[in-house]
Amino acid sequence: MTTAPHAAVTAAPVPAQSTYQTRVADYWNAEENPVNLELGQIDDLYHHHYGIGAADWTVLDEPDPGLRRERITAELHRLEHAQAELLAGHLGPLSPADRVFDAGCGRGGGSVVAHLRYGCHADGVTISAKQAEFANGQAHKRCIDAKVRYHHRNMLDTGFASGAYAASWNNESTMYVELDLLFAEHARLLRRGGRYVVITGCYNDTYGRASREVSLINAHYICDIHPRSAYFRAMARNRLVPVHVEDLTEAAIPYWELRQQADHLVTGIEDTFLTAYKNGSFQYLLIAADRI
Ligand code: GPP
Ligand code: MG
Repeated sequence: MTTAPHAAVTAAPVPAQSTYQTRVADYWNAEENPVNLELGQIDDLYHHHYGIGAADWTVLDEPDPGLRRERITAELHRLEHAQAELLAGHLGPLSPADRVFDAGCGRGGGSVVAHLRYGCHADGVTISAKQAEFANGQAHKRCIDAKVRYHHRNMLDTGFASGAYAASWNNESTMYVELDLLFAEHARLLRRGGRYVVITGCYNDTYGRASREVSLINAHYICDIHPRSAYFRAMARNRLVPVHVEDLTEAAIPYWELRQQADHLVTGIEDTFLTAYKNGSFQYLLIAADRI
């Protein structure tokens, strides 16, 4: 038998991350919205998610313009913090020896909230080097950096140890990834009986397909909002069994109505969120699931 001489075969380079993921990282590396930084500066809890619950509308009646701005900022932060506490409450019970995984951790607020509540170890992962560096700086400043650490990694492929985590979550970060890949990684990282929690904006299957407003939100954040149904299908395929589902849509509206009035903080997406929630095409959802 004769064999053909080998042609010079060079493997196509495999990029560490897709072009899409690079664009998402670019967005978060450049992001400096006052609505995130000015709220975070209040108590050094930097959140990248929205708020829930009843708003104190008296902040709008404050006659002094500077004080009015400050009171609106503080009220929006209070509502965002309430959302973080709601999520954290579904992670437990946890002990200080437990480890939790924060997938898409942004500037780190969620992991700090979980650590303050349970004393647990936390690993946050973000595709933005700048966010990871900022979050680690905050943990250092709080003297919790021995237990709370942030990593510039891909949440779909963290490299962390299998079964090492008692709980994990995504707080408004699932719309950047394929759910099957994401839930496979959570299922790998969570120990049996571990708890997974997601808070997300999803499109409502009963509306039909993604509405104009959902598409505008996608364009604004460079994301791809999944339908509600996709979460349950992908969880079922990845050993994650829902134990609690909560429609937070109504509870999300006051935050957006107040943010719409905050001239010093608006980003331009406020009307779109309110229309999307009110026309039934978009929902704000919490799902807690057990890793079986
Ligand atoms: C919140 O981040 C928004 C996202 C992570 C992406 C989209 C989320 C959906 C629920 C669709 P942020 O706090 O940085 O946003 P903003 O700058 O608008 O406050
Ligand atoms: Mg924000």
